[in-house]
Amino acid sequence: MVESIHFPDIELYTGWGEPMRADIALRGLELISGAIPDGIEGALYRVGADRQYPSGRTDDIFIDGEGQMHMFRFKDNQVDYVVKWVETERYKRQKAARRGLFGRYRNRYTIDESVKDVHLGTANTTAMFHAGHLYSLKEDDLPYEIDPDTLETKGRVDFNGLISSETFTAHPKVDPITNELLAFGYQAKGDATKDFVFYVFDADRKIKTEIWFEMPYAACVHDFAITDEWVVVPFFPLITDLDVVKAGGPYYQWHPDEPVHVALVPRYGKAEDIRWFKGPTGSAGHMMNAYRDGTRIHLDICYYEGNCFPFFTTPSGETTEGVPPFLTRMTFDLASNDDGFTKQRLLNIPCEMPRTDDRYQGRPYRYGYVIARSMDGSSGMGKFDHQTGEIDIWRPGPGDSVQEAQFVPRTPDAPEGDGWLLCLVSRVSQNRSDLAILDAKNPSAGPVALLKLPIRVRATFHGTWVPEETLRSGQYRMSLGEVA
Ligand code: V55
Ligand code: FE
Repeated sequence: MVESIHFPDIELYTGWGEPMRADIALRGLELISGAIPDGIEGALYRVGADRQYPSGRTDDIFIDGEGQMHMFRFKDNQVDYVVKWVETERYKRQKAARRGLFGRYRNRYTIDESVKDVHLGTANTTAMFHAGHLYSLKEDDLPYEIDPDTLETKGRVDFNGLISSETFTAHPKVDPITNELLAFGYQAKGDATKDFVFYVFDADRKIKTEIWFEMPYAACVHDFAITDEWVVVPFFPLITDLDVVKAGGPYYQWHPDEPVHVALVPRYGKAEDIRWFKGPTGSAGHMMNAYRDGTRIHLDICYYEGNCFPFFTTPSGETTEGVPPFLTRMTFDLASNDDGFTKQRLLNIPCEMPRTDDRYQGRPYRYGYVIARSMDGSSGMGKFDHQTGEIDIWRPGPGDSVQEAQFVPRTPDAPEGDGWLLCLVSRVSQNRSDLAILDAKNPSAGPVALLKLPIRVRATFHGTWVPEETLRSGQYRMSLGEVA
Protein backbone atom coordinates (compact mmCIF):
# COMPACT_ATOMS: atom_id res chain seq x y z
CA MET A 1 0.00 0.00 0.00
CA VAL A 2 1.19 3.54 -0.72
CA GLU A 3 -0.22 6.69 0.80
CA SER A 4 -2.87 8.67 -1.07
CA ILE A 5 -1.90 11.91 -2.77
CA HIS A 6 -2.78 15.30 -1.30
CA PHE A 7 -1.14 18.58 -2.18
CA PRO A 8 -1.00 21.06 0.69
CA ASP A 9 -3.45 23.96 0.73
CA ILE A 10 -0.89 26.65 -0.08
CA GLU A 11 -1.08 29.52 -2.58
CA LEU A 12 1.57 27.94 -4.81
CA TYR A 13 -0.79 25.07 -5.63
CA THR A 14 -4.12 26.86 -5.91
CA GLY A 15 -5.80 28.35 -8.97
CA TRP A 16 -3.36 28.78 -11.84
CA GLY A 17 -0.67 27.08 -9.75
CA GLU A 18 -2.48 23.79 -9.28
CA PRO A 19 -0.07 21.04 -10.37
CA MET A 20 -0.77 19.71 -13.91
CA ARG A 21 1.34 16.55 -13.50
CA ALA A 22 0.78 15.41 -17.09
CA ASP A 23 2.59 14.45 -20.25
CA ILE A 24 0.52 15.89 -23.11
CA ALA A 25 0.76 15.82 -26.91
CA LEU A 26 -1.46 18.02 -29.10
CA ARG A 27 -1.04 17.52 -32.82
CA GLY A 28 -1.88 20.86 -34.40
CA LEU A 29 -3.02 23.79 -32.28
CA GLU A 30 -6.22 25.57 -33.24
CA LEU A 31 -5.67 28.99 -34.79
CA ILE A 32 -7.84 31.58 -33.01
CA SER A 33 -6.88 34.55 -35.16
CA GLY A 34 -4.33 35.79 -37.66
CA ALA A 35 -1.96 33.59 -39.62
CA ILE A 36 1.31 31.89 -38.78
CA PRO A 37 3.92 33.91 -40.67
CA ASP A 38 5.87 32.13 -43.39
CA GLY A 39 9.41 31.40 -42.34
CA ILE A 40 8.83 30.38 -38.72
CA GLU A 41 10.05 26.80 -38.99
CA GLY A 42 11.70 25.05 -36.08
CA ALA A 43 11.09 24.37 -32.42
CA LEU A 44 10.49 26.50 -29.36
CA TYR A 45 11.62 24.56 -26.29
CA ARG A 46 10.64 25.84 -22.85
CA VAL A 47 11.20 24.34 -19.42
CA GLY A 48 9.19 24.69 -16.24
CA ALA A 49 8.67 23.09 -12.86
CA ASP A 50 5.61 21.05 -11.96
CA ARG A 51 5.02 18.69 -9.02
CA GLN A 52 5.12 14.97 -9.57
CA TYR A 53 4.11 14.20 -5.96
CA PRO A 54 3.61 16.30 -2.84
CA SER A 55 6.84 16.83 -0.91
CA GLY A 56 5.05 16.29 2.40
CA ARG A 57 5.94 19.86 3.40
CA THR A 58 4.20 23.25 3.30
CA ASP A 59 7.32 25.31 2.51
CA ASP A 60 7.62 24.40 -1.20
CA ILE A 61 8.76 27.28 -3.40
CA PHE A 62 8.02 27.94 -7.07
CA ILE A 63 11.61 27.37 -8.22
CA ASP A 64 11.44 23.76 -6.96
CA GLY A 65 9.55 20.83 -8.50
CA GLU A 66 10.30 18.34 -11.27
CA GLY A 67 11.26 19.68 -14.67
CA GLN A 68 9.08 19.40 -17.74
CA MET A 69 10.23 20.05 -21.29
CA HIS A 70 7.66 21.83 -23.48
CA MET A 71 8.02 21.90 -27.25
CA PHE A 72 6.15 24.02 -29.79
CA ARG A 73 7.08 22.50 -33.15
CA PHE A 74 6.45 24.86 -36.08
CA LYS A 75 6.21 23.03 -39.38
CA ASP A 76 4.16 23.36 -42.56
CA ASN A 77 1.92 26.12 -41.22
CA GLN A 78 0.95 24.18 -38.08
CA VAL A 79 2.22 24.03 -34.52
CA ASP A 80 2.36 20.81 -32.47
CA TYR A 81 2.64 21.09 -28.68
CA VAL A 82 4.24 18.39 -26.54
CA VAL A 83 5.12 18.46 -22.85
CA LYS A 84 6.97 15.66 -21.09
CA TRP A 85 8.51 15.13 -17.68
CA VAL A 86 12.27 15.18 -17.65
CA GLU A 87 13.13 11.74 -16.31
CA THR A 88 15.72 12.84 -13.78
CA GLU A 89 17.07 10.43 -11.20
CA ARG A 90 14.75 12.12 -8.73
CA TYR A 91 11.72 11.72 -11.01
CA LYS A 92 12.41 8.02 -11.57
CA ARG A 93 12.84 7.22 -7.88
CA GLN A 94 9.61 9.03 -6.99
CA LYS A 95 7.78 7.31 -9.84
CA ALA A 96 8.86 3.92 -8.49
CA ALA A 97 7.93 4.85 -4.91
CA ARG A 98 4.66 6.56 -6.01
CA ARG A 99 5.35 9.42 -3.58
CA GLY A 100 7.53 12.47 -2.95
CA LEU A 101 10.96 11.71 -1.50
CA PHE A 102 13.03 14.88 -1.79
CA GLY A 103 11.95 17.22 1.00
CA ARG A 104 12.89 20.87 1.02
CA TYR A 105 14.29 22.85 -1.94
CA ARG A 106 17.87 21.75 -2.62
CA ASN A 107 18.26 20.38 0.93
CA ARG A 108 19.76 16.89 0.85
CA TYR A 109 19.45 16.63 4.64
CA THR A 110 15.65 16.56 4.37
CA ILE A 111 15.34 13.76 1.81
CA ASP A 112 14.18 10.20 2.35
CA GLU A 113 16.84 7.71 3.54
CA SER A 114 16.10 5.55 0.49
CA VAL A 115 17.39 8.20 -1.95
CA LYS A 116 20.60 9.36 -0.25
CA ASP A 117 22.63 8.17 -3.26
CA VAL A 118 20.56 10.11 -5.84
CA HIS A 119 21.51 13.37 -7.61
CA LEU A 120 18.99 16.04 -6.64
CA GLY A 121 18.74 17.92 -9.94
CA THR A 122 15.24 18.74 -11.13
CA ALA A 123 16.21 19.97 -14.64
CA ASN A 124 13.40 22.50 -14.26
CA THR A 125 14.74 25.84 -15.51
CA THR A 126 15.67 26.08 -19.18
CA ALA A 127 16.35 24.37 -22.49
CA MET A 128 19.73 24.59 -24.22
CA PHE A 129 20.59 23.44 -27.74
CA HIS A 130 24.28 23.18 -28.59
CA ALA A 131 26.34 21.17 -31.10
CA GLY A 132 23.30 19.14 -32.11
CA HIS A 133 22.20 18.23 -28.57
CA LEU A 134 19.21 19.40 -26.53
CA TYR A 135 19.39 19.66 -22.74
CA SER A 136 17.16 20.52 -19.80
CA LEU A 137 19.02 22.44 -17.10
CA LYS A 138 18.86 23.28 -13.41
CA GLU A 139 21.72 25.14 -11.77
CA ASP A 140 22.18 22.65 -8.91
CA ASP A 141 23.19 19.67 -11.08
CA LEU A 142 24.57 18.61 -14.46
CA PRO A 143 22.57 18.86 -17.71
CA TYR A 144 20.01 16.23 -18.70
CA GLU A 145 20.06 15.41 -22.39
CA ILE A 146 16.69 15.23 -24.14
CA ASP A 147 15.74 13.86 -27.56
CA PRO A 148 14.77 16.97 -29.60
CA ASP A 149 12.01 15.13 -31.51
CA THR A 150 10.38 12.88 -28.89
CA LEU A 151 11.43 14.73 -25.71
CA GLU A 152 12.51 11.44 -24.20
CA THR A 153 15.21 11.81 -21.56
CA LYS A 154 18.56 10.34 -22.52
CA GLY A 155 20.15 10.94 -19.13
CA ARG A 156 22.39 13.09 -16.94
CA VAL A 157 25.53 14.07 -18.85
CA ASP A 158 28.97 15.56 -18.22
CA PHE A 159 29.95 16.07 -21.91
CA ASN A 160 32.03 12.87 -21.94
CA GLY A 161 33.93 13.87 -18.82
CA LEU A 162 34.61 17.47 -19.86
CA ILE A 163 32.53 19.00 -17.06
CA SER A 164 34.25 18.33 -13.75
CA SER A 165 32.00 20.81 -11.93
CA GLU A 166 29.16 19.24 -9.93
CA THR A 167 26.81 21.98 -11.16
CA PHE A 168 25.99 23.68 -14.47
CA THR A 169 24.13 26.96 -14.85
CA ALA A 170 20.59 27.23 -16.17
CA HIS A 171 21.58 30.48 -17.95
CA PRO A 172 24.21 29.38 -20.46
CA LYS A 173 24.77 31.53 -23.56
CA VAL A 174 24.94 29.77 -26.89
CA ASP A 175 26.35 32.27 -29.38
CA PRO A 176 24.36 31.72 -32.63
CA ILE A 177 27.09 33.46 -34.65
CA THR A 178 30.17 31.52 -33.41
CA ASN A 179 28.28 28.46 -32.07
CA GLU A 180 30.35 28.74 -28.88
CA LEU A 181 28.72 27.75 -25.58
CA LEU A 182 29.57 29.95 -22.58
CA ALA A 183 28.54 28.51 -19.23
CA PHE A 184 29.53 28.16 -15.60
CA GLY A 185 29.05 26.19 -12.41
CA TYR A 186 28.79 27.73 -8.94
CA GLN A 187 29.11 25.89 -5.64
CA ALA A 188 30.90 23.70 -8.12
CA LYS A 189 32.45 21.32 -5.59
CA GLY A 190 29.30 20.72 -3.58
CA ASP A 191 26.78 22.48 -1.35
CA ALA A 192 28.05 25.76 0.14
CA THR A 193 31.45 25.55 -1.58
CA LYS A 194 32.80 28.86 -2.91
CA ASP A 195 34.18 27.24 -6.05
CA PHE A 196 33.17 28.76 -9.37
CA VAL A 197 34.12 27.59 -12.85
CA PHE A 198 33.65 29.37 -16.18
CA TYR A 199 33.68 27.38 -19.42
CA VAL A 200 33.77 28.18 -23.11
CA PHE A 201 33.06 25.24 -25.42
CA ASP A 202 33.60 25.56 -29.17
CA ALA A 203 31.11 24.60 -31.89
CA ASP A 204 32.20 20.95 -31.57
CA ARG A 205 31.88 20.99 -27.76
CA LYS A 206 35.62 21.03 -27.06
CA ILE A 207 36.83 23.19 -24.16
CA LYS A 208 38.33 26.54 -25.19
CA THR A 209 38.42 28.17 -21.76
CA GLU A 210 38.15 26.73 -18.26
CA ILE A 211 38.75 29.14 -15.38
CA TRP A 212 38.33 28.18 -11.73
CA PHE A 213 38.18 30.78 -8.95
CA GLU A 214 36.65 31.40 -5.52
CA MET A 215 33.50 33.43 -4.94
CA PRO A 216 33.54 36.00 -2.11
CA TYR A 217 30.83 33.96 -0.36
CA ALA A 218 28.80 30.82 -1.18
CA ALA A 219 26.37 32.80 -3.34
CA CYS A 220 23.41 31.92 -5.53
CA VAL A 221 24.64 32.76 -9.06
CA HIS A 222 21.58 32.43 -11.21
CA ASP A 223 22.65 34.26 -14.38
CA PHE A 224 25.63 36.00 -15.98
CA ALA A 225 26.22 38.11 -19.07
CA ILE A 226 28.81 38.02 -21.81
CA THR A 227 30.78 40.46 -23.95
CA ASP A 228 33.36 39.95 -26.67
CA GLU A 229 36.33 40.05 -24.25
CA TRP A 230 34.88 39.67 -20.75
CA VAL A 231 32.02 37.88 -19.07
CA VAL A 232 30.24 39.56 -16.18
CA VAL A 233 29.47 37.49 -13.07
CA PRO A 234 27.62 39.27 -10.25
CA PHE A 235 27.52 37.84 -6.74
CA PHE A 236 24.57 38.87 -4.59
CA PRO A 237 24.37 38.05 -0.89
CA LEU A 238 21.88 35.18 -1.01
CA ILE A 239 24.29 32.86 0.78
CA THR A 240 24.32 29.18 1.68
CA ASP A 241 25.26 28.29 5.27
CA LEU A 242 26.01 24.58 5.44
CA ASP A 243 25.11 24.34 9.15
CA VAL A 244 21.69 25.83 8.45
CA VAL A 245 21.14 23.41 5.55
CA LYS A 246 22.26 20.46 7.68
CA ALA A 247 19.73 21.47 10.32
CA GLY A 248 16.98 21.22 7.66
CA GLY A 249 16.83 24.98 7.05
CA PRO A 250 16.60 27.05 3.85
CA TYR A 251 19.28 26.69 1.17
CA TYR A 252 19.88 30.45 1.01
CA GLN A 253 19.71 33.30 3.49
CA TRP A 254 19.67 36.99 2.69
CA HIS A 255 22.59 39.03 4.10
CA PRO A 256 21.87 42.75 3.49
CA ASP A 257 25.07 43.70 5.33
CA GLU A 258 27.20 42.09 2.60
CA PRO A 259 28.14 44.01 -0.56
CA VAL A 260 27.52 43.01 -4.16
CA HIS A 261 30.70 41.72 -5.81
CA VAL A 262 31.16 41.52 -9.56
CA ALA A 263 33.86 39.53 -11.34
CA LEU A 264 34.85 40.43 -14.89
CA VAL A 265 36.27 37.17 -16.18
CA PRO A 266 38.24 37.09 -19.45
CA ARG A 267 36.35 35.19 -22.15
CA TYR A 268 39.55 33.50 -23.33
CA GLY A 269 42.01 34.25 -20.50
CA LYS A 270 43.13 33.01 -17.11
CA ALA A 271 42.06 33.33 -13.48
CA GLU A 272 44.84 35.81 -12.69
CA ASP A 273 43.33 38.28 -15.18
CA ILE A 274 39.96 38.50 -13.39
CA ARG A 275 38.95 42.03 -12.37
CA TRP A 276 36.83 42.53 -9.23
CA PHE A 277 34.33 45.30 -8.46
CA LYS A 278 32.04 45.89 -5.51
CA GLY A 279 29.17 48.09 -4.40
CA PRO A 280 26.17 48.48 -2.08
CA THR A 281 23.87 45.52 -1.61
CA GLY A 282 21.00 44.50 -3.87
CA SER A 283 20.19 41.48 -5.99
CA ALA A 284 18.93 40.16 -9.28
CA GLY A 285 17.93 36.99 -10.98
CA HIS A 286 18.24 37.98 -14.62
CA MET A 287 20.37 39.96 -17.01
CA MET A 288 19.21 41.40 -20.32
CA ASN A 289 22.64 41.75 -21.90
CA ALA A 290 26.11 43.24 -21.57
CA TYR A 291 28.57 44.76 -24.01
CA ARG A 292 31.93 46.45 -24.08
CA ASP A 293 32.29 50.11 -24.97
CA GLY A 294 36.02 50.80 -25.07
CA THR A 295 37.32 50.21 -21.55
CA ARG A 296 33.82 50.21 -20.08
CA ILE A 297 31.48 47.25 -19.69
CA HIS A 298 27.73 47.89 -19.47
CA LEU A 299 25.50 45.30 -17.80
CA ASP A 300 21.71 45.69 -18.21
CA ILE A 301 19.94 43.83 -15.44
CA CYS A 302 16.51 43.57 -13.75
CA TYR A 303 17.76 44.90 -10.46
CA TYR A 304 16.13 44.71 -7.00
CA GLU A 305 17.30 47.28 -4.42
CA GLY A 306 17.02 44.51 -1.86
CA ASN A 307 16.22 40.81 -1.86
CA CYS A 308 14.80 39.33 -5.08
CA PHE A 309 13.62 36.22 -3.17
CA PRO A 310 11.47 37.23 -0.16
CA PHE A 311 11.01 33.55 0.78
CA PHE A 312 14.74 33.42 1.60
CA THR A 313 14.87 35.53 4.77
CA THR A 314 17.76 36.93 6.78
CA PRO A 315 19.27 34.56 9.38
CA SER A 316 16.97 36.14 11.98
CA GLY A 317 13.91 35.57 9.80
CA GLU A 318 13.37 39.07 8.39
CA THR A 319 12.07 39.41 4.88
CA THR A 320 11.93 42.27 2.40
CA GLU A 321 8.59 41.71 0.70
CA GLY A 322 7.73 43.42 -2.55
CA VAL A 323 10.99 45.04 -3.70
CA PRO A 324 10.31 45.57 -7.43
CA PRO A 325 12.82 44.85 -10.20
CA PHE A 326 13.79 47.78 -12.43
CA LEU A 327 15.83 47.61 -15.61
CA THR A 328 19.17 49.08 -14.54
CA ARG A 329 22.52 49.67 -16.23
CA MET A 330 25.60 48.81 -14.16
CA THR A 331 28.83 50.16 -15.64
CA PHE A 332 32.34 48.93 -14.84
CA ASP A 333 35.38 50.87 -16.02
CA LEU A 334 38.42 48.68 -16.60
CA ALA A 335 40.63 51.76 -16.93
CA SER A 336 39.66 53.09 -13.51
CA ASN A 337 41.81 52.44 -10.46
CA ASP A 338 38.98 52.02 -7.99
CA ASP A 339 36.76 48.98 -7.70
CA GLY A 340 33.37 50.73 -7.66
CA PHE A 341 30.69 50.78 -10.35
CA THR A 342 27.82 53.04 -11.34
CA LYS A 343 24.12 52.17 -11.52
CA GLN A 344 21.51 53.93 -13.60
CA ARG A 345 17.80 53.09 -13.82
CA LEU A 346 16.67 52.78 -17.44
CA LEU A 347 12.90 52.31 -17.01
CA ASN A 348 10.41 53.07 -14.24
CA ILE A 349 8.06 50.16 -14.91
CA PRO A 350 8.88 46.95 -12.96
CA CYS A 351 9.94 44.23 -15.34
CA GLU A 352 11.51 40.78 -15.32
CA MET A 353 12.53 37.87 -17.55
CA PRO A 354 14.55 40.04 -19.96
CA ARG A 355 15.52 38.70 -23.37
CA THR A 356 17.04 40.07 -26.58
CA ASP A 357 17.58 39.06 -30.15
CA ASP A 358 20.09 36.35 -29.17
CA ARG A 359 22.44 37.24 -32.03
CA TYR A 360 23.19 40.41 -30.07
CA GLN A 361 24.07 38.76 -26.75
CA GLY A 362 27.42 40.24 -25.74
CA ARG A 363 27.32 42.83 -28.53
CA PRO A 364 26.13 46.46 -28.72
CA TYR A 365 22.35 46.26 -29.07
CA ARG A 366 19.19 48.31 -29.13
CA TYR A 367 16.18 46.17 -28.14
CA GLY A 368 15.21 44.12 -25.10
CA TYR A 369 12.00 42.16 -24.43
CA VAL A 370 10.58 42.00 -20.92
CA ILE A 371 7.54 40.98 -18.94
CA ALA A 372 6.15 44.32 -17.76
CA ARG A 373 4.16 44.03 -14.56
CA SER A 374 0.90 45.77 -13.72
CA MET A 375 -0.39 46.67 -10.27
CA ASP A 376 -3.33 44.23 -10.61
CA GLY A 377 -1.10 41.18 -10.99
CA SER A 378 -1.51 40.92 -14.75
CA SER A 379 1.40 41.50 -17.09
CA GLY A 380 2.25 42.40 -20.66
CA MET A 381 5.00 41.81 -23.18
CA GLY A 382 7.20 44.85 -23.68
CA LYS A 383 9.78 45.85 -26.28
CA PHE A 384 12.27 48.22 -24.66
CA ASP A 385 14.25 50.53 -26.95
CA HIS A 386 17.59 51.59 -25.48
CA GLN A 387 17.89 54.38 -28.05
CA THR A 388 14.64 56.14 -27.10
CA GLY A 389 14.22 54.79 -23.55
CA GLU A 390 10.64 53.87 -24.43
CA ILE A 391 8.72 50.66 -23.97
CA ASP A 392 5.96 49.36 -26.24
CA ILE A 393 3.71 46.90 -24.41
CA TRP A 394 1.09 44.38 -25.49
CA ARG A 395 -1.31 43.57 -22.66
CA PRO A 396 -3.28 40.39 -23.35
CA GLY A 397 -6.28 41.35 -21.21
CA PRO A 398 -7.51 41.95 -17.66
CA GLY A 399 -6.24 39.27 -15.30
CA ASP A 400 -4.16 37.60 -18.03
CA SER A 401 -0.40 37.44 -17.99
CA VAL A 402 2.49 36.52 -20.23
CA GLN A 403 5.49 34.26 -19.82
CA GLU A 404 9.01 35.05 -21.01
CA ALA A 405 9.35 35.97 -24.70
CA GLN A 406 11.37 34.17 -27.31
CA PHE A 407 12.67 36.27 -30.19
CA VAL A 408 12.78 34.60 -33.62
CA PRO A 409 14.60 36.53 -36.37
CA ARG A 410 12.73 36.90 -39.65
CA THR A 411 15.77 35.53 -41.51
CA PRO A 412 19.20 34.37 -40.23
CA ASP A 413 20.67 37.78 -41.16
CA ALA A 414 17.70 40.07 -40.51
CA PRO A 415 18.39 43.47 -38.88
CA GLU A 416 18.30 43.47 -35.09
CA GLY A 417 14.78 43.09 -33.76
CA ASP A 418 13.24 42.24 -37.15
CA GLY A 419 11.21 39.13 -36.43
CA TRP A 420 8.68 37.74 -33.99
CA LEU A 421 8.15 37.23 -30.29
CA LEU A 422 6.73 33.86 -29.31
CA CYS A 423 4.96 34.26 -26.04
CA LEU A 424 2.86 31.99 -23.84
CA VAL A 425 -0.21 33.75 -22.51
CA SER A 426 -1.89 32.65 -19.28
CA ARG A 427 -5.67 33.11 -19.78
CA VAL A 428 -6.24 32.87 -16.06
CA SER A 429 -10.03 33.32 -16.08
CA GLN A 430 -10.37 30.60 -18.74
CA ASN A 431 -7.94 28.22 -17.02
CA ARG A 432 -6.01 27.69 -20.26
CA SER A 433 -3.22 29.19 -22.30
CA ASP A 434 -2.54 30.70 -25.70
CA LEU A 435 0.61 30.94 -27.74
CA ALA A 436 0.86 34.46 -29.17
CA ILE A 437 3.07 35.40 -32.08
CA LEU A 438 3.84 39.12 -31.93
CA ASP A 439 5.61 41.40 -34.39
CA ALA A 440 8.79 42.09 -32.40
CA LYS A 441 8.96 45.64 -33.77
CA ASN A 442 5.44 46.47 -32.68
CA PRO A 443 4.10 44.21 -29.92
CA SER A 444 1.33 46.64 -28.91
CA ALA A 445 -0.34 46.07 -32.30
CA GLY A 446 -1.37 42.68 -30.89
CA PRO A 447 -0.66 39.17 -32.10
CA VAL A 448 -0.14 38.44 -35.79
CA ALA A 449 -1.30 34.95 -34.83
CA LEU A 450 -2.93 33.53 -31.74
CA LEU A 451 -2.93 29.78 -31.16
CA LYS A 452 -5.20 28.11 -28.65
CA LEU A 453 -4.07 25.69 -26.00
CA PRO A 454 -7.14 23.96 -24.59
CA ILE A 455 -5.09 23.30 -21.44
CA ARG A 456 -3.19 25.35 -18.88
CA VAL A 457 0.56 25.69 -19.34
CA ARG A 458 1.11 26.33 -15.66
CA ALA A 459 4.50 28.00 -15.69
CA THR A 460 7.66 27.89 -17.72
CA PHE A 461 10.80 29.78 -16.75
CA HIS A 462 13.02 29.96 -19.82
CA GLY A 463 13.60 28.45 -23.23
CA THR A 464 15.25 28.61 -26.60
CA TRP A 465 14.39 28.71 -30.30
CA VAL A 466 16.01 26.19 -32.65
CA PRO A 467 15.50 26.88 -36.37
CA GLU A 468 14.60 23.92 -38.60
CA GLU A 469 17.98 24.07 -40.31
CA THR A 470 19.77 23.96 -36.94
CA LEU A 471 17.71 20.97 -35.81
CA ARG A 472 19.02 19.15 -38.86
CA SER A 473 22.64 20.37 -39.01
CA GLY A 474 23.26 20.87 -35.29
CA GLN A 475 24.75 24.34 -35.93
CA TYR A 476 23.29 27.83 -35.93
CA ARG A 477 24.02 29.73 -39.11
CA MET A 478 23.16 33.28 -38.19
CA SER A 479 24.84 36.62 -38.67
CA LEU A 480 24.34 40.18 -37.50
CA GLY A 481 21.97 42.02 -39.79
CA GLU A 482 22.73 45.40 -41.24
CA VAL A 483 21.69 48.27 -39.04
CA ALA A 484 18.16 49.17 -40.10
C1 V55 B 1 16.41 31.13 -9.66
C2 V55 B 1 15.64 30.20 -10.29
C3 V55 B 1 15.76 28.86 -9.95
C4 V55 B 1 16.63 28.48 -8.95
C5 V55 B 1 17.42 29.41 -8.31
O1 V55 B 1 15.40 33.00 -10.76
C6 V55 B 1 17.31 30.74 -8.68
C7 V55 B 1 16.29 32.56 -10.02
C8 V55 B 1 14.11 28.25 -11.54
O2 V55 B 1 15.00 27.89 -10.53
O3 V55 B 1 16.70 27.17 -8.59
FE1 FE C 1 16.29 32.26 -14.61
